[in-house]
Amino acid sequence: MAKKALISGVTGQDGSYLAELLLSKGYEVHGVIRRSSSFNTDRIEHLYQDPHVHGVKLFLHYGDLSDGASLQHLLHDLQPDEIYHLGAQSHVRVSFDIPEYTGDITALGTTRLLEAIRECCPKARFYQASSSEMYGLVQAVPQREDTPFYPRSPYGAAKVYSYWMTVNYRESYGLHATNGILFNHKSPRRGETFVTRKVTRAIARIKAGLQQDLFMGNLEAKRDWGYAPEYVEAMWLMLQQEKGDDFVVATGETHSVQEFIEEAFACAKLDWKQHVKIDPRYYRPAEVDLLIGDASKAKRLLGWQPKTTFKNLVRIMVQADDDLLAAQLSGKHVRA
Ligand code: NAP
Ligand code: G4F
Repeated sequence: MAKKALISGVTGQDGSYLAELLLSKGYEVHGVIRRSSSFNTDRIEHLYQDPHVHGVKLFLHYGDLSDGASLQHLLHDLQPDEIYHLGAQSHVRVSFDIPEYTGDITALGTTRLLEAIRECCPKARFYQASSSEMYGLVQAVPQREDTPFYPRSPYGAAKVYSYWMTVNYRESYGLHATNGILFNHKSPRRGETFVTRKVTRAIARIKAGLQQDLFMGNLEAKRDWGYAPEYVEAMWLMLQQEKGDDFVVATGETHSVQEFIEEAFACAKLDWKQHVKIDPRYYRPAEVDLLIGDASKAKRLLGWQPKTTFKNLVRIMVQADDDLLAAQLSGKHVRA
């Protein structure tokens, strides 16, 4: 019988790649989607509309991380083998504007899900989307599984809470519960307001004459950026381990926002200095200056390592936004 997986956050960047991966492995995949007044299933439409592509259907269920009862009902009815908890208010800058909401969804949402698992399907394996943002004001370089956390935003603090709840449910109730501490990862499906996608989308629009300036915040921050489809493979590998554990997933390389901009504009043969302007509104009350991860535990125990180089990743994203805009302008908008 096919294994059954449930994904919270299935409509997001990672959720969509993970759904693809699990379907390709023969899983029956269930996703939680929230009610929205406009379509929020763009990234998974290609999977949902043609259930025969991978032989097994993708099922979508309305639910919300703020609504514990919806999660309880779902788990009670589905009895999934694996649960990938990717749903979150995931934007760091926005978390300063809506800290209470971020805590409700990104922190307490995890407890609601863990409680539902404990109650309805304690044998299910649980993946928590932990984040390198938990390291914040970093206490060691590079950051590893044993590096102390020092979150610098309501989002980071909410993720630290969820991290510890995951460890606690593992230790207190014996759940197979795992934290994947993922460093930044991106792709053509990255949300448009995160820095990398904001830049590559703007480059396509500048080239097409639709925009002249790109307003940015802090260009000095450094991030360890990997390729999202490779990172969802690490999630799956974690849940195939005998026991729950905690793993860093990263490339081990760091680049500043400015380096990303330089590389991306160079790909498009544009001079970034003519287009990029600084707007202090994009600065954060507190910044995470440097992230660089050490994924040697993941390599050793999961056999996972990154494949796509920084330069290639920039090129993939610049090209994808170029193609997307061309399709939009010609009236043939297709998701990457
Ligand atoms: P994303 O694209 O922002 O997706 C977030 C998902 O959560 C979306 O499907 C969103 O639904 C859903 N969601 C938001 N609020 C919800 C609610 N109240 N109830 C149910 N679902 C809700 O994020 P991502 O980049 O794929 O990241 C996936 C997870 O990994 C997140 O938890 C993020 O915090 C974490 N993470 C990401 C990175 C990274 O670099 N990408 C690194 C470390 C950790 P809508 O589509 O309806 O908005
Ligand atoms: O792309 P960002 O918004 O991502 P950030 O804050 O690193 O968070 C992402 O990665 C985390 C993993 O470490 C995830 F947990 C989280 O869910 C999310 O996916 O910003 C990256 C850097 C920051 O230092 C920011 O200050 O880019 C800087 N930046 C400069 N100008 C900007 C901008 N960020 C955004 N979003 N927009 C700007 O105009």
